[in-house]
Amino acid sequence: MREKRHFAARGRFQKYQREVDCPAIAGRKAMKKVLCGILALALLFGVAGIEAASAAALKNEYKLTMNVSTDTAWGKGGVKFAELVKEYTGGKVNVKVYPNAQLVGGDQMRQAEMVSSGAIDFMLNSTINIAPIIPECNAFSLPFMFPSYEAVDAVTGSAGGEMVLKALEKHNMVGLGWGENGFRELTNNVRPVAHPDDLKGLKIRVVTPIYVDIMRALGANAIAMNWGEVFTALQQGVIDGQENPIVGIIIPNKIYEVQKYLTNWHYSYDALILAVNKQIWAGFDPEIQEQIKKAAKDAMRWQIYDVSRVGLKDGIEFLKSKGMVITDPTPEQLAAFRERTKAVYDKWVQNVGPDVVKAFEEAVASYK
Ligand code: X2X
Repeated sequence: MREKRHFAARGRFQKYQREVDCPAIAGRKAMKKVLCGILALALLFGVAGIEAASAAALKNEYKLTMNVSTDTAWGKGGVKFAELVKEYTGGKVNVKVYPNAQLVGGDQMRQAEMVSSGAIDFMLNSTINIAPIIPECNAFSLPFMFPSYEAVDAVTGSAGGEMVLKALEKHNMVGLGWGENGFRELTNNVRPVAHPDDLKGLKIRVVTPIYVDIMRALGANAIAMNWGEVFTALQQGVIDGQENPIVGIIIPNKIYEVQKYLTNWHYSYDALILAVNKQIWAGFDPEIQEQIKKAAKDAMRWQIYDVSRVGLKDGIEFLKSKGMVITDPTPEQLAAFRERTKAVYDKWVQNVGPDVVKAFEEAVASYK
């Protein structure tokens, strides 16, 4: 009886056990299933999450600043770069070009600063505009540094060019390539300028302090002004002249409509640098970096050799047809300009950095 009860009890116990155990077992199994499910989902969303994170790391739009219009030789280079980036990255990276200094309220000098801080992603900018924060860039502006375009190419492909690009890195930017605004030629509305004495008293618009010094050394009144204001200032006679490249700027901006005389003196060369903010650059994976580098190389090569340097001869003829009087200074006249600006050259060597100037001079000498 007892045994029966015992067994009965045992049976109940076992039944109880089964009843207690079963849900537990079932629960563990269910738990396992749930855990497996969660794990699977976690893996699924994890992977998707990583993909989403890397996709999210690519912004919908990368801003590229320029302070000129997209019609200029320079501006066309920026547009080409954006097109090639889109093509080479299969549409993953979208660079949008903002011309005419619109991201910096017309203040062309702020572009480099804003790329350095990350407020703007890319710039295709003149070395002149970058020089106030990176003095090495002024090496290009030293008066009569370059005798020819070939000498320019020798420099940008040399240790000197490399030193300038390296200097960008100290300011949180990565240089992706060289473009070209070109040799800066003088225009004015008062008289032909063939000798320094001809510049005396003319109000000439310039961009930065090194050019103020050069114009003053030549006897002109230098007036610093943003590019966006120059056409109107010329039109209204606030200034008598300005200096900029023929194909790059003078023709596309119709400067011939408001200027009569042009001096083809190649007194200063204006290089462009295509650069990107360092953190933005680091955010691209290596494959995208390679694609962007290739876009930069191809776009800038096209900009220099297929846009900026073609049409120079035709450009002069075009300006003549528009009524401009072109002065080609003789070697003696050029020597006079060089002589008058020598002290400015020497003064600015310290600002640029003597080692950079030396590297530039060596590259130029190797090519002369
Ligand atoms: O301001 C100029 O003259 C220009 C357009 O050439 C530069 O941005 C340096």
